Amino acid sequence: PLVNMSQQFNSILAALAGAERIFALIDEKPEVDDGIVTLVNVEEVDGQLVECEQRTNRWAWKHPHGNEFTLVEMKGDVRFHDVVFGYEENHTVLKNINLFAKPGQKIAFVGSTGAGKTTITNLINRFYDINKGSITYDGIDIKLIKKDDLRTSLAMVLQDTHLFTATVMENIRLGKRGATDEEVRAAAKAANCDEFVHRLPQGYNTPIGENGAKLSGGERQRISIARALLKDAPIVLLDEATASLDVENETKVQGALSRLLVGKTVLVIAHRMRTVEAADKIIVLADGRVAEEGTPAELMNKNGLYHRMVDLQRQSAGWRLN
Ligand code: DCP
Ligand code: MG
Repeated sequence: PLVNMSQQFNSILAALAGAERIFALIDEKPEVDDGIVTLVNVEEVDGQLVECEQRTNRWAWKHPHGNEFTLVEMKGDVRFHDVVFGYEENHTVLKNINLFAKPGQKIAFVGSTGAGKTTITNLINRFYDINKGSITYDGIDIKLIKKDDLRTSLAMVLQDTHLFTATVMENIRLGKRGATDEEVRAAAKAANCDEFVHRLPQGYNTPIGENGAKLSGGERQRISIARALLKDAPIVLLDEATASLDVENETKVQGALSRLLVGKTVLVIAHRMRTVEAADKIIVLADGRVAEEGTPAELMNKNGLYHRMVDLQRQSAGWRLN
């Protein structure tokens, strides 16, 4: 009986550890969402925007004021006004950030690791709330926008791709609820997923393990790119979107990405200078502040941080080739 009991003891400890995690999850506070502004499809009737049911690919923010509401066409204008933010109370990561992206502009963020680039994207999609200042989207404070609707308006390829325990098809379809199988396949093809998906035992219906455990980093990233392509939203956030891809795959995917980006407001974070050089504006972050800002040519002339980064990359590229 003693041996028996000691064996039971093991399972009891394991169960206790499990229970602790379950209770922690139950205790987790639900995300508060007090947004009132929603995103609706609109069409133009006699020069006036009118809300409509079907997808028109023209969107507006519906802002209620009492019983009335106004429709503000979604253009994709993002602004940070004196934004201060820290993940923990006594450690500020972003210090008085001011920046803007006009509709259709391509803004690139560069800076050493830990400078706060990913943090900026985390704030735009409201994974975290800022401590001071404000972020506006087409002139509306994003705190007023319903989180679901805010995120609908953003297509993102994030540094850490998150995949769900579901099939490949379902994971890509997350980009656009109600997309047909054909649409999903087209997006997958454009993101260069088609080939590896066909090698999976059940093709698009293959369940991928928890957080895509059965896929490689580059495959996960391509699924996340397919998702963003399918979504086709007016603002696109790319955080090292092609960093896990080899040169061949990157070149192929880049074509699809650049088609996606036409006419969109794009915030791109990249280490490779080739991506950055094509931007309308570069923002160099250092230690949570905007250290330099300007067109690629302006920053090259300035002979500052950006210039040094470009030089270093050229040197290391040369070093690798030799
Ligand atoms: N940080 C934190 N808690 C988190 C995420 C980040 O305390 N959940 C800290 C770590 C860094 C700072 O915030 O000191 C900025 O982190 P970012 O992820 O924004 O840094 P980058 O994206 O610029 O770095 P990388 O180039 O490595 O992706
Ligand atoms: Mg990052």
